[in-house]
This record gives sequence, C-alpha cells and structure tokens, in this order.
Amino acid sequence: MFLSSLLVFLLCVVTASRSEVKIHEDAQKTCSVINCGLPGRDGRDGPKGEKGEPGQGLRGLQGPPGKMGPPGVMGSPGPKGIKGDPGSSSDAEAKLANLEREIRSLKSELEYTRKLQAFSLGKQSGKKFYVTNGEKMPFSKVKSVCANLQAFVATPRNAEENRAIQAVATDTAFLGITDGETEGQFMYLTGERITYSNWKKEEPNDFGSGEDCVIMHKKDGMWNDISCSSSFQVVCEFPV
Ligand code: MFU
Ligand code: CA
Ligand code: CA
Repeated sequence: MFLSSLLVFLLCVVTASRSEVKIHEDAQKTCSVINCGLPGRDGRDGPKGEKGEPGQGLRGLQGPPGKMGPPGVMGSPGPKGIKGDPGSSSDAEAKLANLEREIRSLKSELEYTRKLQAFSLGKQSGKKFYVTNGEKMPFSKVKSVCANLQAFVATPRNAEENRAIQAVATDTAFLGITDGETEGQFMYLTGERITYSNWKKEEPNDFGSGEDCVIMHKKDGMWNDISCSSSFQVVCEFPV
C-alpha cells in the first residue's frame, strides 16, 4: 500500500515540473490536481443504456396454436365469378343428363315391349286388336275390366272383326252391344244403332224374363241375346 501511494505521489511531482497548461490537461486523465492523493470511492451507477441489437442465439421451439378467436363481422359481397367452362356441368345438369339417358332407355324398352306384344297378339297394322284373359264374368264386370285397360268391350262392326274376335276368344264371349235402352233396338256402347249383325237363327228372342246383352259363340261366331247377369268370357278391344 505504501509503495503504490508513493508511486502516485512521485508521478504527481514529475508531472508538476512540466508546463502549466500541460499539467491541467493531463490531470483530467490521471488524477485531480486538487485532490491528488489516495483514490476515492466508486461513483453512483450511470443512466440505463439503450436497448441492444437482437442476439444471434438459437430461437426456442414454436408453441402450440392458440384457441380460435371470436367470429368476425360479415364482409361485403365479393365480385361476380368468371363464367365456368362450357364443357363442365353443374350438379343439376348432371342429374338432368342422367334422367334424359334413363328416359331414352325406358323409351327403347317400351318400344321393344310393344313390338313383342303386337307380334304375340298377331296384331295387324291399321286394325283393332282384341285381348282376353279367359275369365268369365257378368257384363257389368266385363265393361269395368276393359275400361281399366283403357279399352272397350269387343264390338264387331263387320265380318272381318267378327272373325278376329272369334279367333281370340277361347269360349262364348260377351260383345259390346245391348238393347237395354229400348227393347229390340241393339246399340253399341257408344250409343249408335248397330250396322252389322251375325244373329243365330231365331235370335234375338229376349227369352224368359228378358235378354238385353249379346254373346258370340266360339264354335261358329254366331250371336245370341242373353241375360246381362249371366257370366261369359271377357274380350277387350283396343283401337287402331
Ligand atoms: C234360347 C236362347 C236364349 C237362351 C235359351 C236357353 O232360347 O235364345 O238366349 O240361351 O235358348 C230358346
Ligand atoms: Ca232384349
Ligand atoms: Ca236369346
């Protein structure tokens, strides 16, 4: 301690021997001229320094995503989209295309079924055709059965049609002719007087309590008037 104090004192003496001006400048660098002796206590802390540049150390790992925030307010409508490709179809257009394909398929199948039916029934173009299921029933039922098929009760208007019905029937069958309106005046179900007939000998005779319906015998195609409540075969007629 004594040696370091002595060294500082000697330094002050040597420095003082130089010029007046120089002494003043150098004193600020080494020690006070007035208090040139033992060192003083440490001064107070200086003001806080400016924030430093970001460090170059490793960043920490990214944390997990935070929870969802509240919904925002709805924005204004966006601009109109550009027109789609002419080739691309919407869902509705695709459904329509499927329906159209299905309709084409069904039409094709219906055409085939009609062709097969016409062939199986021996249908001639431009001519009515007749169908039976072989059932026997009263005349009222015969009318409703044919109506349900959007057909009429078989009604021969000439010898050719009479033969066609005779060929289709497998037993004695009702015809679409009655005299229920006016006894003795036989009419088609459409209401016109008949213009063709094929009565068996001594018919019509309105036998017994009365006979207002007409049947055709399978064996010869001849007609007889008969009770409408009796049961005979149903034969329906389909228009041209
Ligand atoms: C004839 C026919 C009748 C009935 C009777 C049994 O009369 O005209 O329609 O079939 O025979 C005698
Ligand atoms: Ca009658
Ligand atoms: Ca009769």
